[in-house]
Amino acid sequence: MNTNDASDQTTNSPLALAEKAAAVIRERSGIDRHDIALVLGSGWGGAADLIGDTVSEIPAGEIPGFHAPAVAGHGATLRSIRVDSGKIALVLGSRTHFYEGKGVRAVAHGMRTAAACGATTAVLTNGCGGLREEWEPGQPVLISDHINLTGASPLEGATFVDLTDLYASRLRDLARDVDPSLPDGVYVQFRGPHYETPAEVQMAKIIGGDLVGMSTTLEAIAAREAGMEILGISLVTNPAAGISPTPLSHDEVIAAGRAAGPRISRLLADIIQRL
Ligand code: 8IG
Repeated sequence: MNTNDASDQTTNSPLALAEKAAAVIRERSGIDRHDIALVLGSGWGGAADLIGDTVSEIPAGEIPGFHAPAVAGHGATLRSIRVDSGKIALVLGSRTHFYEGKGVRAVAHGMRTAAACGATTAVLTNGCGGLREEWEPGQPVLISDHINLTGASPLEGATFVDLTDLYASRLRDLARDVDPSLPDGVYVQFRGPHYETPAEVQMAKIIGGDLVGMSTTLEAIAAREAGMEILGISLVTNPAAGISPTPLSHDEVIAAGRAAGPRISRLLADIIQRL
C-alpha cells in the first residue's frame, strides 16, 4: 500500500494523527488558532513563564500521539500562552528524542500538531555541546544550518523538500535585534544517547559543525515540510568531548543549564515578543 495515498490520510497517517491531536488541543484550550510552536530544550524551561499569560495547560499523555518524556521531569504538558504581542504560542513541553527509539513519526509529531493548530513559526531550542573554545557554558547560539548525522528523515515517501535557509535568516536577524552579540553556528545532530568520542567531535568540526546535540534537526525538517518558518537557538552547556580536557558529566550539563536559565529565558521571551 502506498502510505502517501491521499485516502490514507484519514486513517493511519502522521497528518491524521496530528489533526486528531490538534482537535483535542482546540477543544480543551478553547483556542481556535495558535501562531507559534515553541520547544523548550535543556536549560530553556524558564522561558515559558516570561512569555505571557498561560491560557491552557494539557498533560501530554492526554493528547493523541504524545508520550511522557524518557528523561524524568515534572509532568510534560502542552501549554497555550497568550504572548504580550497578542500571538498565541503552543509550548511543547515534551520533546521526543530520536534516541528513544520510538521512531521518526513520534519525533515529528509535535511539529505536525503545532502546524495543524495553525502555527506558522517554529522556535526550536536545545542544550548542546560547543566546538568553539571561546564559547563558555551558558552561551546561547543561533542555529544557522544543520548537519543531520542520524541517517533518518521524518519525511516519508518521495517527499523532496528543499532545506535552503531552513533556519530563517529573517528570524536570526530579528533575534539579533534583541541581542546583537548572538553568534551563529552549524548544529550537528548525532543519534545519541551517548555523547560523542573526541574523534567524532573532531569530525563534526572538520565537516563544518560548531555545535553537537541529539535533537532539533528532524523537528526542523518536519516543520519545514509543514510550511513553518524556523528559528533555532542552542544553549552551549558544555564543551564537546575532547574540546576541554575534562570528561562530560550529565550533572554538570544540567547545572550549566540551570545557571544560564534566567538569562537565556529572558532573551528568548524578548525574541518571542517580536515574532
Ligand atoms: I546538553 O556534548 C548536551 N547535549 N551530542 N553532545 C551531544 N549532545 C549534547 C551534548 C554534547 N551536550
